[in-house]
Amino acid sequence: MIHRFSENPILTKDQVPFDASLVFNAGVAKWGGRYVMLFRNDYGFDSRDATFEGTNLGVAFSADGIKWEVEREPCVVNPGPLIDPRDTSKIHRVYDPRLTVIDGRCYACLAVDTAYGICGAVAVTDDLRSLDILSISAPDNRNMVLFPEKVNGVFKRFERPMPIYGRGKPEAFDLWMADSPDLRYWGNHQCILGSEQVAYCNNKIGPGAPPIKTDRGWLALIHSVWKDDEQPLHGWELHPWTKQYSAALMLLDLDDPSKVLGISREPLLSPAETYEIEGFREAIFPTGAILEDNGEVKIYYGAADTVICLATAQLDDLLGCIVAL
Ligand code: BMA
Repeated sequence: MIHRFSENPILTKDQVPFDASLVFNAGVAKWGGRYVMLFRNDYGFDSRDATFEGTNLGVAFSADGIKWEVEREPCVVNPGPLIDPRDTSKIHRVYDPRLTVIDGRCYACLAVDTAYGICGAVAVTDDLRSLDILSISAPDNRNMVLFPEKVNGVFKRFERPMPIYGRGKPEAFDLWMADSPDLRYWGNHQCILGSEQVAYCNNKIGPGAPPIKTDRGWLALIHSVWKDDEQPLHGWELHPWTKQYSAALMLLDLDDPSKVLGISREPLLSPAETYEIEGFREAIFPTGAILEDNGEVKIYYGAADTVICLATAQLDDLLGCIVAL
């Protein structure tokens, strides 16, 4: 029911005209009559100690969502009015973008590493070549994803805080939701899905892609992590990588998306193909979902934290794998 694209990966470092080592975790949207992508690029990889010089965001355009042309320069991120412009050194890097088009404008959610913790940002762009940050959350929180429209008069987003102190064990992280009148000020934070509610997760869950509006509810990709320290996975890191990241689904009430109606009985995609296993870290990290007019859903995901891949499924089939919570 879910088909990996036969020519995966759809984007690798070899297609990038500037220094690139790992090209993965991309926000993808249909905007202005074409497909647009903002992807994470970790560059300057040093194999001696598996470290990187830095991270930037690459920009790519496509007519069909499959073949991509990468822009010559990475995206410029403007810290925006809410951060002291004299002190941008507080932002170490931005990564893992998710794109959502709302009322014809393109917004990006970003993970932002700062000197004071990991934050989530909402940014807006007119051409993807530059992004203006509108708001930044308090740490530690990231993996934010915007809904494509207001629900009951307010903007909504998923969030994934990282409550190391309050949850009793390391990395029992859950899926939260917040709303906003203007995409700048966020409140009404609410935990909507606990990691313990997902049978195939023993570690953490998080939002994947912007939810798709269907007759049955909002259908959203999530990631879910199973950690087994006795079972080291593939990865170039010097210490063993033991977190298996998979893509899964959840279905939310149309009127009140903080109500989770169900989740997929099993993960939708777990690392299995060489390009999902052999790379920096064995992983599948879903970050984009586009519903086509013919009912096909294009699912974009980072594979092995090294390349970008595509899988497709029919919307009805995806809805069919949801079981009530
Ligand atoms: C998450 C994030 C992602 C990454 C994933 C798998 O915690 O850091 O950027 O793709 O781990 O390594």
